[in-house]
Amino acid sequence: MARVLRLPDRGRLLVCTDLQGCMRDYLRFVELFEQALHDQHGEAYALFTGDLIHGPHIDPEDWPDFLGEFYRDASGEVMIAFSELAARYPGKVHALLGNHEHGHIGGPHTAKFAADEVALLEHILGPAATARMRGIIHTFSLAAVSKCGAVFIHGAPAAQIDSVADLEAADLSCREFASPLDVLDTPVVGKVLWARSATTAEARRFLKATAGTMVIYGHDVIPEGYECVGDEQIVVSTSFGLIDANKVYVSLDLAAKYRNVHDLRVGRELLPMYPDKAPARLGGTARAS
Ligand SMILES: [Mn+2]
Repeated sequence: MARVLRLPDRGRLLVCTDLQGCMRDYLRFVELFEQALHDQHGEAYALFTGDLIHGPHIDPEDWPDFLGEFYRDASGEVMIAFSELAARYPGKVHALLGNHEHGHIGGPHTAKFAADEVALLEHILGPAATARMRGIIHTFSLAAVSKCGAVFIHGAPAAQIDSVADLEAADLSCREFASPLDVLDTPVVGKVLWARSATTAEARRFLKATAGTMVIYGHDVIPEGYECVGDEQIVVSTSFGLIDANKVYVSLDLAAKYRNVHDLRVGRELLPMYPDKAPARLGGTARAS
């Protein structure tokens, strides 16, 4: 798959950030996508911005509040379900690489919920399913660009690039490094996959290089659902680390021209995953208690 995905210039785009193995939120997002396909007479697209995998393996009684809604990690199943969805709707379902996926195809191994989450998941899956998962991950792009102005990556737009070609030339294999950890210090891949914040100057440079007006990304947890950073950046949390009430996804009109993140409106472009649980500030209908 191309390192940089070029989205169509019309239709509806639904965007889902970090799932980290949460099958229930994955299925809810698919339900929303299929509704959009129906409403838009087939012109709808789904984009997952990475970290579909690597959730906690924690029993309900030990589950800490800061992890949000309880779920059981289903990373392998989410990956297979994603690839089946992409096969069912050719050209309409895409994913970007997250730092958690990268570990399975050469990147540094993440250690969020296990000493080595890559080794743990590959052990759970076994060799055949691991090979299949790696094949799926190899279809993921590093970034997505669009005519509507939105640019998508997994992490914050701190990568030092001057053109899309710098992203297209990125080597994800880490073969040239003594240790995969060395990728963390690289100006393109290390930043795209791992940066948690970017300065206004960094974001503007990134947007100039990608001909965009705003960057939409996840990677970090925003407990309230989303956070705008200046005029150019918005961090969105669709699933991981949130209670259902605050989970947010993005819905864009690919034929529109978004000038900056302030053109994204709650209830139109920024939408609650579970409207009946969500507060009014997120466009939900839950009554204040
Ligand atoms: Mn991440």
